[in-house]
Amino acid sequence: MEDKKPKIDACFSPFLYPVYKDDNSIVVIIDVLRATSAICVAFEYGVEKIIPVATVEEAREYKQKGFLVGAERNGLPLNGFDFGNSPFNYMGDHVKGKTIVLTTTNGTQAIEAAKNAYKVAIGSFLNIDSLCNWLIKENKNILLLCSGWKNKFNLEDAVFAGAVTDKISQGNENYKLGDGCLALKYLYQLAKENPNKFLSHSSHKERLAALNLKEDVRYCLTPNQTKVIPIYKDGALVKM
Ligand code: 3SL
Repeated sequence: MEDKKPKIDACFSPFLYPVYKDDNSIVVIIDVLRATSAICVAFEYGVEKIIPVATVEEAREYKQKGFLVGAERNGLPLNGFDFGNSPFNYMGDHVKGKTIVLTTTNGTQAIEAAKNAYKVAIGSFLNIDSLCNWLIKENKNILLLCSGWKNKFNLEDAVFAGAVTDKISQGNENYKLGDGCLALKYLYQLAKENPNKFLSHSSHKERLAALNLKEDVRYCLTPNQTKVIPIYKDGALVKM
């Protein structure tokens, strides 16, 4: 007999997305350090739309047309654009009511990979509770898509995917957990006491610390700074 329970699973890299995708899943894009955190902050501060693009060339074309553009590669903001990828770049009235174009090393690549999914939402520690409450209400299959680093697994996105799995499945027998998200749920149980410490030797945390971005890391790991849930609709991210 067919199992009618909705499923949750986690995909460790955009490279593996074609293996995991199905037509009925809500895909949660995860790049907690830092793209999906910066996106949540921008919507909290009233941005109207974010157009994610995969390449710097596309971003440049938008810039030439007069758009505000955020562009990051390898953790650094690119010259000639308005913002980088730090959540602090998007805090303030300067983003209110604006359309911003964004390209990042990994996060916008994951959005590009999943953009034709049934629904695409943006997840970060900053919006974790409202995201999980919404996902539970939707009662659909969930695929947690970790952006990783250049198609490789990374620890911080994995820990966040585990946190979402943990919250959604806690005391709730309604979901069938795939092995990917089950593994990450166990990982999160090791990390939850002190995620910052747990991640202290992770490659991306070290990379950002070398760029003097420890404050970004600390902020991005702080739960529930906003209730916004950005979703992808007609080629852009908008507030749900
Ligand atoms: O790749 C991304 O989307 C990033 O968030 C990378 S970084 O945090 O700016 O290094």
